[in-house]
Amino acid sequence: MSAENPNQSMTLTLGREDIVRLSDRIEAAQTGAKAIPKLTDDFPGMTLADGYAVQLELRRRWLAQGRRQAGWKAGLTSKAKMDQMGVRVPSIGFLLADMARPENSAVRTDDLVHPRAECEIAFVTKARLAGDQVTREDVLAATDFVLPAIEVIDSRFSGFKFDLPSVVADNGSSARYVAGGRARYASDIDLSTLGVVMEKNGEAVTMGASAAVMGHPADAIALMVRVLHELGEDLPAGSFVMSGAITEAIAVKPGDNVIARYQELGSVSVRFI
Ligand code: 0L1
Ligand code: MG
Repeated sequence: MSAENPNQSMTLTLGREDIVRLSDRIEAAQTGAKAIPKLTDDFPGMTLADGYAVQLELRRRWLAQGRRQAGWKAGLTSKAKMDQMGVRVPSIGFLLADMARPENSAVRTDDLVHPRAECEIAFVTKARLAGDQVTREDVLAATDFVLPAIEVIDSRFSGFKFDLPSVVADNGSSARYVAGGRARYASDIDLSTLGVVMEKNGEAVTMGASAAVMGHPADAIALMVRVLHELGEDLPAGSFVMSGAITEAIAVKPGDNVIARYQELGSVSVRFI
């Protein structure tokens, strides 16, 4: 992570009281599905480390309430989103088991602010990954299988307008995720060249190839593990991990049907009500 941009610094500047206050704001926005201004409007000096401190405080609260963590997600992994935010390393967010929705199920939108759907490749791990030297090969060796997924992101910030510390505090816009299709061993397919087409209501609305995710989705996971290392965390065996969007995120509303058709991995669908 670059320290040239002060907002990307891994130096904590906020005190405990402000972290709690900002976590309250994000928690209220997430649970009430209410858009709020980005956090840096009030805390312009907020750093990336501050954003993660808020995210981890949120995670602590949810887990204390008995919710279970399923894994992590890498976000901002496409070149376009990285250029837009001026970053070279993915942002990460945690995934709770109760954010998952079954394949082809109806996802409610009344408890979301302004949901968008994007196509991702998910990894399920069979060995722990940790440290700041993790490589693509390490990730592939620790992968049990991969499968296609749709992530439903939902920035809690008005107009989807945010900066890096704010979006990290908002858990990388995590909201829901749907995995399905055909699980495959990573060694059986070329993960860097998988095409995907996303259809909404029967029309192709966006498409891409998995190389859009930092050249290879496993590279995004490797970088994610290095971010976890900086946060004093690791990636346990049995984690469900989403590697980042292959396509742009498409706005969805009640009545929309979305299907993502992947080469080699089958398709995943979801309906919005
Ligand atoms: O999963 C993602 O790439 C989303 C990261 C957060 C930015 C956004 O909400 O677009
Ligand atoms: Mg995503």
